[in-house]
Amino acid sequence: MPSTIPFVGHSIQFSKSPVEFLTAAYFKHGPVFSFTMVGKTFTYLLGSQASALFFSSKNEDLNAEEVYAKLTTPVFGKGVAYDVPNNVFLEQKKLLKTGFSISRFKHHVHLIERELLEYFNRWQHEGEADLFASLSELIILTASSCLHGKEIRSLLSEDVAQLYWDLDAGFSHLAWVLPAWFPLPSFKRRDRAHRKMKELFLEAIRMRRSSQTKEDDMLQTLIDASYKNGRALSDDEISGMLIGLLLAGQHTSSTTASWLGFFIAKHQDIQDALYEEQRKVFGKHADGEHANGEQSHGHLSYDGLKECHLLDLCLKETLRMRPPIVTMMRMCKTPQKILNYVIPAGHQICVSPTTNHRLPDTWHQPQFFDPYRSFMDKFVYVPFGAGRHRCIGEAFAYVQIKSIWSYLIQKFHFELVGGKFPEVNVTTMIHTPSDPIIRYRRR
Ligand code: HEM
Ligand code: LAN
Repeated sequence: MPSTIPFVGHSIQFSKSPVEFLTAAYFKHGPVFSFTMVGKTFTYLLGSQASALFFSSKNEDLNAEEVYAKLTTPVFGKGVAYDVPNNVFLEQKKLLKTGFSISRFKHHVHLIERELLEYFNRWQHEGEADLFASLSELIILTASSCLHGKEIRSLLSEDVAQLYWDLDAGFSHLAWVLPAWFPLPSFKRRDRAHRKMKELFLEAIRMRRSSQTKEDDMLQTLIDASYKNGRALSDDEISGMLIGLLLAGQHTSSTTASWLGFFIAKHQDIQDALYEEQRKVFGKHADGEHANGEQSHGHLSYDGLKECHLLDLCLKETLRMRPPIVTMMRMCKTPQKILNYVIPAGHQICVSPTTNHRLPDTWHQPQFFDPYRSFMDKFVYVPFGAGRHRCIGEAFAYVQIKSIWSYLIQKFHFELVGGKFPEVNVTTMIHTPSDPIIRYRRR
């Protein structure tokens, strides 16, 4: 694509409205096109056929760590994720996957419910609340309860939440363009937060290692795990993975849960149907035992969540319209033939879930929230990616977000403030709702 501005290239148009920019380019230039931004060449692969190359390629050809490590290693630390060869990270993902079992999820639902009861107690009878801020706070607590275990959850004071925000701010646009050592205040805060967080986690790991009893949680899975060659995970690797787990589940889930809330508030007919579904599913489960003998501790249960089909469809449709990861990237290492193009080594190759999820030639009326729509072509619905880099957190995210919204739908009725649906804030790396205030009233 030609640009009149040297070096800056298409940065300005892209940063103003990336999805509109990419969609327009798709119609003008087809499913494969390149442009430059701050001296780098980006090649986008859009639509089912072109995206297939991205998702089925080998890491040696389209490399993830070369583009991501700069951002992630200062946050997670060394020895995990994009700091290690991809086959090692794949083993780490496998270990994490074994930690996400159905029996764990059953327990998670009760942990999440406990956090929900405590957290939303502070809401009034009716009022307005910053939904995104509330769900962000809540999800740190639920994710930590479920993924870190009780020792670390009990450390989550306001100081620690601040450390978390400082670390999280490491995922910034500046971190893409500046070297990790650059003396920027936000980088210094990130590095300090990393050191402090790591200290806390190392202490919790040491305590757990020396404890007589074995817990049934992710921390225990990681402590007991070993690589294929028999080597156990080091404390540094475990603490890196614990940071990774928290960050992976935080932004993605808090934005998704917020957007879902705004869609529910906008579509009152859907909200009514969701309320009915909750009454039907959890009404019968409210006390006593479930059909399969699982004891019900409160209102929510994993088996009940499975039966909330409409809620499931609404979450799926929210992830179509507002997937948290707007763009995934790889460094092109070897020339790639695709359709009638050859992409040279050195380009950054990208797929945009957000753009794929809205292509007008692929979806029927993509701009409308329709939980009943059908999902057809391969690789055009990719909120969790696909292939070797695919997300392992999908099932956990569904459990977490469905628990939260089951509870909220049962207890509250929601409306948009002044009928206004939040705009998308595209200046954040994960597209957040701007002015995310919602009206609530207890049922
Ligand atoms: C990878 C989305 C929650 C852990 C990914 C990728 C996407 C994604 C799109 C692929 C990135 C790429 O190919 O470049 C999401 C969404 C979530 C979510 C939409 C929630 C709504 C979680 C949670 C965890 C998690 C809760 C862990 C507890 C991971 C891991 C990877 C990954 C380990 C692997 C990255 C790789 O192999 O390169 N996620 N994620 N995610 N996610 Fe998630
Ligand atoms: C992220 C978060 C940021 C995100 C964007 C920069 C927004 C996106 O444009 C590209 C993909 C990226 C970098 C991304 C990839 C996968 C990450 C790094 C995460 C979802 C955050 C956490 C996840 C990571 C692989 C989880 C690591 C887990 C361990 C156990 C170490």
